[in-house]
Amino acid sequence: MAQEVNYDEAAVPAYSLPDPLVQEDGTPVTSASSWFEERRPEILRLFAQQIYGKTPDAAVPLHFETVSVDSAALDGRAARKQLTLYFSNERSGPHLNLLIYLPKDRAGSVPAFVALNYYGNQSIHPDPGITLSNAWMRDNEEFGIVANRATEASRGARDSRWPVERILKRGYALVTAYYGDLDPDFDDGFQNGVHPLFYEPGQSAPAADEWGAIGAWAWGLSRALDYLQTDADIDASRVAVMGHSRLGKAALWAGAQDERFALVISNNSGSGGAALSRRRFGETVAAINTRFPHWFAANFRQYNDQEDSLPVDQHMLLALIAPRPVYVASAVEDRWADPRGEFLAAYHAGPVYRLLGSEGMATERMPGLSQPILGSIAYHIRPGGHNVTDYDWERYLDFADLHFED
Ligand code: GTR
Repeated sequence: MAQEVNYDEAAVPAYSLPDPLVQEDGTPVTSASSWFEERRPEILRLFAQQIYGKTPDAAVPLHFETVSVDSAALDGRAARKQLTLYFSNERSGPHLNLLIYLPKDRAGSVPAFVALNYYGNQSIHPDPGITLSNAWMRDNEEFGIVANRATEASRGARDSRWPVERILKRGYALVTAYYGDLDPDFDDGFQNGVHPLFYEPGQSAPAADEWGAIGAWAWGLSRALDYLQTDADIDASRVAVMGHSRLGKAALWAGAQDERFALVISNNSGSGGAALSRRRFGETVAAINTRFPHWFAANFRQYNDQEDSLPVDQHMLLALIAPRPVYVASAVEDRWADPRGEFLAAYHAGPVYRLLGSEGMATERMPGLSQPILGSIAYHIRPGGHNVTDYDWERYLDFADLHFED
């Protein structure tokens, strides 16, 4: 029987959060070295085994091929590069098509935002020079996705979420790729996408503690960063990873695992992202595992309606990013994502930031609408619903300016 969705703050059950600064055996964590050497690896392992599934450590034979370079794109205001990242020696295997915009007037390398997109690179801007994706995609007539393929009508269909010119004007590069290049977002038992690249002989699906789709999307973000480290136009020490919704979950998991990401941004990531699972407000663990059985490790299903037995909660995912700056953003009408649960996770990551000499959020009281807190742990809640708006991007740009300043 489908469970009622709780949107009543008064009906949030009492819960107690696991302490990020106490090891599983009860030992308190009182120094940066015991955080980095003992507790952080323990928490990472728990998120991997119980929630997202383990990411394979095996390196793949990455190679990059340049598809096009245009130094006078967007009416001469930008440079555009397109590349393909291959994950094996076979060109026929899974690969990631990267789109990079660079500010035209730049002196040397620039900081960058890396973010996956939902409908192909051509959906982010009407720029006719962007290669049309030929990958499988969820149908969406409004966005020009027909018979699971992008059509010309999809060009710029999602441009409201991608203020490319503003980002460039502020001196940043934008790097994006279609998330389905890494793993198409449907439950096919992991026969397509990057998972099969890592199967042991005889293996045909990830084990219960191995990665699902979110793990694969996060892995792809790290491979994009592998490439960016080789690109002289990009300052790879100043790369922010950003994602919305399910891709916000992936951005957080990427930032938690891969310390090369200097800054991490979660836009409306909700359940299995920034929101505390124990609150059971809006989307619950059972709801997400039922609707999206391919997103997490099979082990995560053990916690359906058993949130209190989770060895971690999502404040500890944010803590894994410490002391690197992390931004959690909510929208007031996006109750499914539990804005208050997102705020509280950010708040409860604070002790780890403080232990590492950075700052946490000063108060447990949520700020009002459009009153951003831009500390090392940043947060805002804006009017409106589940979306990425110019307001969100402006805050991320301010946040990056603040932390990337040299
Ligand atoms: C919803 C899902 C959310 C969120 C969202 C999205 O259906 O329940 O967790 O990920 O999709 O990605 O747009």
